[in-house]
This record gives sequence, structure tokens and C-alpha cells, in this order.
Amino acid sequence: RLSFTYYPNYKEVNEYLTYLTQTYKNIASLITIGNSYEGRSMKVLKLSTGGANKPAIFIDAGIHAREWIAPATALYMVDLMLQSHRDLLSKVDWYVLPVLNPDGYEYTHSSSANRLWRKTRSKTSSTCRGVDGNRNYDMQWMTIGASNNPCSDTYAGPKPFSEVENQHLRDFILARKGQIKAYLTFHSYGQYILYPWGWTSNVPANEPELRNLASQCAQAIAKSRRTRYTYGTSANALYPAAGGSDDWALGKADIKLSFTYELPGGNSGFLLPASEIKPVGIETFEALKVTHQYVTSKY
Ligand code: 0X9
Ligand code: ZN
Repeated sequence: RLSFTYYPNYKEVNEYLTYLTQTYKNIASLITIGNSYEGRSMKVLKLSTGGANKPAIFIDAGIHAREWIAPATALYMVDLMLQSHRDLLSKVDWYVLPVLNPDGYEYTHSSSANRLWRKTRSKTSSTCRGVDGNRNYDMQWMTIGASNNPCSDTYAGPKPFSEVENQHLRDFILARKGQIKAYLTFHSYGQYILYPWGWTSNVPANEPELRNLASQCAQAIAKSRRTRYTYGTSANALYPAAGGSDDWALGKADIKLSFTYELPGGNSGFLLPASEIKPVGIETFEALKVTHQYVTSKY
């Protein structure tokens, strides 16, 4: 059980996932997708009330190590679904990978000097470690907004999908390609709802649909706690950057509804106090409800 009053370390995240499978035996199960570079087991939580051919929504968080509010929010929304919003489980299956970069996440938890570490922890050069997971996807890799310098925080890696954690996510999603209708990836900070593309200022064919859904999600969040989100394509609303998981989800996995959430940082950025986990979780859950509603009406 997690109280959501502090940021859990990776062990606590996994203990919570196991607790959920024991407490909600008929709904929650775990799928181990492989090990991280340093050997940490990576688990996707599946929430399903059974029945075949249901559409699914996939959520990940924590590809960037220091963005602690992202895994916490993903887990708190799971808590809300299981405790009080079971209706979200009747027509849709959910897959949640709360920490996509466990090695980096543990690094920010165990060493206070590196609380602001962003990348993975793979050994990529004699002097520097880590790859920016969100520049490492095989979608216009290294074409813009990414670095080939292993010491840079936006190092794209020696090749697309060099990072084993991203390989696991890729294989998991591709194995469920037809089923997964929406891909949501949680980051911080800045209060943005972003959608493809990040690699070009041109917009994808289904931009009107993405814009419309992002707008509805932003409105639902604003109604909940007056938190103002900006929405738009990554390249136009934030900055151009290629090799992101959101662009890959749309461009290569053909998941039409692909969104990056930049959660709030308040006045503290990545160091957002843990007292914000519940309020951020509650308001972000409003966007999840809207997305769920859209998926059930369309599929
Ligand atoms: O730069 C990123 O990876 C994301 N922002 S963050 O501050 N959390 O690092 C934004 C990614 C948006 N998506 C793409 N550029 N594809
Ligand atoms: Zn991020």
C-alpha cells in the first residue's frame, strides 16, 4: 500500500504493484517485460475485468529519472481507478509501466548529488553515462533536438533503441499493436499536453482529432483545479526534438492517440513537493476520464 505522501523508490513501486495484484486478484496482474541495464525487473501492471477484444490504453512514466511526479501520478491514478472509479475498467484494458527508466530513477533516489539525473545509466563512453531515453526511439532518430555527445543530457544514444528499457517497451507495445488505442507518456514539468510531431513542425494527418482531444483534456483539468495546460504538437508548442516515444507510438506503432503530458512543477520544477502528488493526480485523472470516454466512443 502506498500513502502517496512521499515519492516511492523503485523497490517501493514494485512492492505496491505486487500488493495491487494480491488485493485486486481478479483485476490486476503483472507482466514482466525484461530487465533494465543494471538488472532491475521491469513490470507492466495490467488492469482488466476480462472479456476479449477490448480496446486498451497504455501509460508509461519515468523515462526521465528526475521527473518524480510522473511515476507517482501514474500510480495514484491507478489507485483512483481501483478504489473508486471501476467504471473506467469495464470497457477498456489498461497497461501501466510506472517507471520506464528504473536505473536512472534509483540513481536520483539514492544519491542526493544526482537528484537531477535525467538519462538512463548505460555505459556509453569512457567519461559519461546514460542516454536520453526520449531521444532514443526509432522515429527520425537524431534529426533534430538531440545530441551525439555521450556527455549531453539529450544524448540520443549510439543507435536507435540502444537502450534495453526502450526495447522492452517497443516489444510490449508491438505485440499488442491492434489492441492499444491510446499511448500516454508522463513527464514533468511545464503543464503541456503534447502530441506528434516532435521531429517536424508539420502536423500529422489526424492533428484535428489530437487537438480536439487535447483541448478537452486541458479543459477538464482546468475545471478541476484551475491548472492551465497548453496543448499542441511538441515541435510547435514546446521545442523540436526527434526520437521521442510519442512520435514512435504514432509513426511506427500506428497508435493514433499519442500524448505526452508535462505535469506541473509549481515553483519547484523537478523538486515538486510530495504533497502535490494527490492534487496533481486528481486533476490529471480528469484528463484520463476524457481520454477513456473518447476511446470507448470511437472503438
Ligand atoms: O524533451 C523531452 O523529452 C520532453 N520534455 S522534458 O522536459 N520532460 O524532457 C518533451 C518531449 C515531447 N515529445 C517529443 N519531442 N517527441
Ligand atoms: Zn521528461
